[in-house]
Amino acid sequence: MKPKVLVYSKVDPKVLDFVKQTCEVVYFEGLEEETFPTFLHELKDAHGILGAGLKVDDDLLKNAPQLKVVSNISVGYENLHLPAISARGVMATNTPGVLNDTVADLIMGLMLSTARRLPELDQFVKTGQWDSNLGEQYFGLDIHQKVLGIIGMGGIGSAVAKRAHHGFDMEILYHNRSRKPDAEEKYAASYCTMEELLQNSDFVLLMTPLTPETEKLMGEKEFSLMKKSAIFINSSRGKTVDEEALIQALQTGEIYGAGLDVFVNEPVEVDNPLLSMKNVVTLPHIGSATYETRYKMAMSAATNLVAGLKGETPTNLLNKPVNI
Ligand code: 8YV
Repeated sequence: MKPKVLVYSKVDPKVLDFVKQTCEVVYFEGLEEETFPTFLHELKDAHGILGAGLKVDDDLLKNAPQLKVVSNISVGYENLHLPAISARGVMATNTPGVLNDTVADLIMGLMLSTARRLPELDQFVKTGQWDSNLGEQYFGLDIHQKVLGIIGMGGIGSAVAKRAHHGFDMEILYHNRSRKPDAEEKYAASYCTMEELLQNSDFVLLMTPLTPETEKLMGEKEFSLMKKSAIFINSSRGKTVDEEALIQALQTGEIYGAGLDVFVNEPVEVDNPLLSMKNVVTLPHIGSATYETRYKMAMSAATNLVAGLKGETPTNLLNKPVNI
């Protein structure tokens, strides 16, 4: 009998076909309040789940006594409670690597958009405010030959360092749990403390996973260490930042601007002060959202899932499940 898999995010039909070769698939195309009870019902005899963002903790796992594999279509996996998953002998996987270049491209876009005020100036043109007398009101900041500080030099951080160093002639500083000799050699990246990085960078990129240690990593003290002309970029998770402190730093001119792909609450509330600030560029958490990369992520997750269900070790196994 084929193992039963619940696919709870919208994926390319080719990904579904691949899973269907070895599994019986129940497809949800996204979980809404109305579909969640059916999902829970189907979970009772499911062997695998595939999708993005679902909170998988002991409460959910209680409803899934047959589960063998939880396959996340994302690199971040703060939604997975690994101790609970491992204790039940379930494998958990994510999709590192395949999205690095796409997210790094977006980060360069966010840096340029914020520094050169692209969305604001786009609105000038489209609303007839283009004044032929091009004055300082259109000026922004350069990004080439500036200092970029990267907090979290993982796969995405390194892909940004590559673009910034080779493409924009930027100087790279980084802070990470461990030294990254590869980035030091290829992109002339200099390892430094958080404090040194914040004080000396023109752009500060936060790219750490969300863990108890990184929650609110950027707070009042950290923003106060940044240069007044510096731009803060976040493409990791909203909760790595104390959003109140960020709002204050922007309102008081402690920093020049921010480019944000992520927020504490997503979708962000329309009355969040960040949304009405001219010096802030916002995006709806779309770092990896291209056709090509979302396909690769879903296929990578599907491959992990099928491998686990076959009793193999998935390439991107995150945990050491007990009793298997
Ligand atoms: C998306 C991400 O949130 O991979 C991650 O960790 O943040 C993003 O790629 C996610 O994959 C939604 O599908």
